[in-house]
Amino acid sequence: MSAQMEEWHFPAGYDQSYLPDPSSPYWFPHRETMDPEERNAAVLPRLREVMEYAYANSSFYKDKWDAVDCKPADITSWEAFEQVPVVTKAEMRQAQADHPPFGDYLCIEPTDVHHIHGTSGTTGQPTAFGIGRRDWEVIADNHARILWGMGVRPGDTVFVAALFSLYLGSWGAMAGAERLRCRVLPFGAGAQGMTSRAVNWLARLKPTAFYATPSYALRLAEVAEQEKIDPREFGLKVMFFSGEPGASVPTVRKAIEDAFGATVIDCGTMAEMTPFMSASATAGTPDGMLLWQDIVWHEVCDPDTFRTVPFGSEGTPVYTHLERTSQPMIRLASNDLTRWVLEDNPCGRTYPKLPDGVYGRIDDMIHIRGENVYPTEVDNYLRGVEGYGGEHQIIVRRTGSMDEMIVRAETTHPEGRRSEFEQRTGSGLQSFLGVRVTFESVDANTLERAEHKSRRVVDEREHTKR
Ligand code: 8LE
Repeated sequence: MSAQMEEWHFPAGYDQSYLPDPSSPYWFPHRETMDPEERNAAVLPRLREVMEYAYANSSFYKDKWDAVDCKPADITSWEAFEQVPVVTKAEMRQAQADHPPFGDYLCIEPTDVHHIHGTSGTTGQPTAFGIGRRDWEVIADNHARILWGMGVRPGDTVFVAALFSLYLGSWGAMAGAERLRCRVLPFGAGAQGMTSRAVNWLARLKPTAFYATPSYALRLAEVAEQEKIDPREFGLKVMFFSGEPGASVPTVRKAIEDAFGATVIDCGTMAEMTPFMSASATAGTPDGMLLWQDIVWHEVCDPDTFRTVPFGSEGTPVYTHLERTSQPMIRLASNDLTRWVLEDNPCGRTYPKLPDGVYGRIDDMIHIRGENVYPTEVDNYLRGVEGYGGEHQIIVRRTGSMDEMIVRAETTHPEGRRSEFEQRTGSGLQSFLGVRVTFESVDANTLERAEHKSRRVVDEREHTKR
């Protein structure tokens, strides 16, 4: 088995000089196209191996599993694996408070940490990510492999337009592109005037590939337009995104495709799960995300029991590292929502797929008068409306005993046509969502644009609770 699974061992380590045959769409042809049952059969003992490693090298996992009498050696079936308790972000924060700075799930010597990243920490204490040198190389290798699958090739110029600091997204994209022998432009984002400079550099350099958050790509298109530059002139071929829903939200995806004339690829799990591109679309299967199950083991689970749901069903992603030796995550609960399927993928890879991407977080879902609304549904609807100005806010408030949802959207229509626009869009949105909505419009370019991940929901009910 392992002879066929190219370079399949734990701890992982890859031949850094390897590049596939230029004519191959696959980096590791066998691993990517093998019978999924056979792949799963190779993954199960690997999961046991990773668990044995974590048990031996971290008091975090040892204590957690001892408490429920879960022994790595007993993980001989999927049934057994699904009963391994999930890891939550709160547990990691606690472990880092008790064992600063990396927590007692680090599993390597603190001196072997090669990169430190972290959560943005806008709420509460940030979590530190400590990634070992060897792991960083393996991450780069995995990301290079996935970028190859997207159609990126050695010598291509890759423009990275996301924050370069604690955020792992940009660094992970860069590491992969470097390993693929691309020319990387780590442009960054977020500083004053940077978007307009990005337009200038893109127009001059004409890169092949581009990485950012979907919100930021749309922002960039707006700024280009203000500067009378057509983003299609950048000549981008592949645009890959992570960080938030968008690249799999149909109207958002189309808006990006139309603006830039490039293939839009969705990818991304969580920073803790780096190589976070292990969920990613490919050149041959550009929609949704494939789950590269030999890099990270992805489960879609019932959010209450954390047992895997059948293909075709909705659930929450739960992730397990197959190759990390530093801070390995074993059944990390994401709190996101998605649906998975197993079907023939046009690219020939035999991985399961998230056909609608990851469409929201459980805690971002708006519960209103007994209905659930995903903020991405509002985005999806508005983006398809003629005269939409490009940005919106969702305000949820309690008036008397009733919850009320107000959607405030920008419009390009002049004053005289506002009331018709408001009426039409308001009633359309209401029937699309199936809940009552108060709809208001404001001038285009008046709501704040995201330089990173957008935050469009203002839940005033939470504010009154505090
Ligand atoms: C829908 C994956 C990365 C490094 O880009 C990232 O954003 O990691 P981070 O900051 O730990 O945030 C992870 C969360 O962002 C996920 O739990 C999910 O809610 C959201 N997210 C990331 N990528 C996507 C996404 N949501 N589609 C995506 N492609």
